[in-house]
This record gives sequence, structure tokens and C-alpha cells, in this order.
Amino acid sequence: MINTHLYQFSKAIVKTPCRNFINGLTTAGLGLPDYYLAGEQHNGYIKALEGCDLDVTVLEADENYPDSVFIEDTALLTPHCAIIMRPGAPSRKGEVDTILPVIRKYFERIEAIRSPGTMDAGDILRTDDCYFIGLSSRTNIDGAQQLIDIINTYGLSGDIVPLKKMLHLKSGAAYLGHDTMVVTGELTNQPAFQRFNLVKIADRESYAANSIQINGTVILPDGYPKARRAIEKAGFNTIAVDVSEFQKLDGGISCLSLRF
Ligand code: CIR
Repeated sequence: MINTHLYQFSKAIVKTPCRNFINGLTTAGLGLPDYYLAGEQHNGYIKALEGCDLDVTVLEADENYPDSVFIEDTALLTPHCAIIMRPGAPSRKGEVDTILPVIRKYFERIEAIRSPGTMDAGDILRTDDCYFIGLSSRTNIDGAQQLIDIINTYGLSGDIVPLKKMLHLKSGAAYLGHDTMVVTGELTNQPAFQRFNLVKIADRESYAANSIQINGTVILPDGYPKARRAIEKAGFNTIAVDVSEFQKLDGGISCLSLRF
């Protein structure tokens, strides 16, 4: 497809899964993840990012934080500034301390969500003209309002989307560019999203709604053929990556990297 008007990404940051990864937070009920298989799948994910022309920085594993492989949740990287999150889960709060020095290498302007605000960046969905913010068990209204105030100072706008069931906003929505948004479940009828061309994913393939568009190619989880066809029909190349071990901890394709 033609890549005009698509934001061009050049870099990604990922974090190697730690041995303690198997003790990460989960509601999935899919059993314990396999640490070795997770490592292989993580390598496959890195290759997919590289296949989309990204220069990938791989951070070393951190045994103190079982969920730290889900690095997306720690920061929002915008073209103007980085915003360090204040994760909603107590076991994840300290993850941001290890990310900050890495972000400093790439961003001059660094902002932060402060107490009593909480926010996981999995709840932030960037589109061409708006950052949608999911209110979830991890992201509270104070955090959301802080984020809107911060991005407004950079000429960016934000809008709040309350969630009922999903862990994060991006558990059920992905913006692909060209006004096209993938949605599933409770987000299918979200009024704020009706202005987009919606690629609607049925409940049985809902996990595939957590996908990412990088430089014209959509990376999605392997094993969701209908979702893959629907995204291709919308005009995007696709790469499918097996992330089954991360799904067991409620994580998906977007959660495993910071992209900018
Ligand atoms: C957690 O519950 O925080 C992790 N087990 C999964 C985080 C997934 N992150 C994301 O959706 N952005």
C-alpha cells in the first residue's frame, strides 16, 4: 500500500522477558506461560519489528518486575515529548524507574503522571488527531486529566473512553492510520470511534484487535485468520507473530514494545 500520510516509525524499545515472568499478573485463565517459549516468541517479535524497518533496542531482563516485558505500559512517546506513566498495578509501579534513563537518551522533554493519578500506556490509543485514553482498573480519571493537560501544552488533544470489561483500551482497539481502526467487544459501538472506518473483529478473534501498524505493515498475533483477512482487505500488509505465552499474562502485540 502507499505509505503517504502514515506516521513513519524508526525505532522500538523492547525488554527481554525475565525468568520471573511466569509470575506476572493475569486474568486470562490460560495456564502458566513457558519461559523458554516466551523467549523464542520474543525473538520472533523483534524480527517482525525489524522487518518493518525499525531499529530495535533490546533491554535486559529485570527479575524484580515479572510484567516488565510489557514495556509499552511504562511510557507514552509522542513526537514532542515522552510522558512517564504511573502504573496502576502496585507490582508494576517501579518499572518506570528503569525505563526513564533509556527514554532520556532519545527525548529532551520528559513529563510524568503524578500521584494520585495512575495510568498504564496500554490505555492510550494514538490516532492522527487525538489521543484516546481508556479509563480502566489501571488508569484513573486523575491520570487521564493529567495526560490531557500535558499533551494540550504541546498542541495535542485527548479524549476519554470509559471501559467496562477490558484490561486496557488497546486490548480492544488499534489505530492503523488512514482513518482505519480495528475494534472489538465493548469498543465496537464506542461513539467516539464511529467516525473511523472500523474493522470489526468478532469476539472469538478479539485477541487480534491488539495489533500495531508500523510503516504500512500491521503486526498481529498468529492464529486469527479472519482478523488478518479483514485487515488485509482494509489495505494493509500483515505479519503474524505467535505470542501465545504473552497472551497467558493478558499481554499482546502492542504491549511488548515502545515505538517511535
Ligand atoms: C498486566 O496485567 O499488567 C500484564 N500482565 C499485562 C499487561 C498488558 N499490557 C498492555 O495491554 N499494554
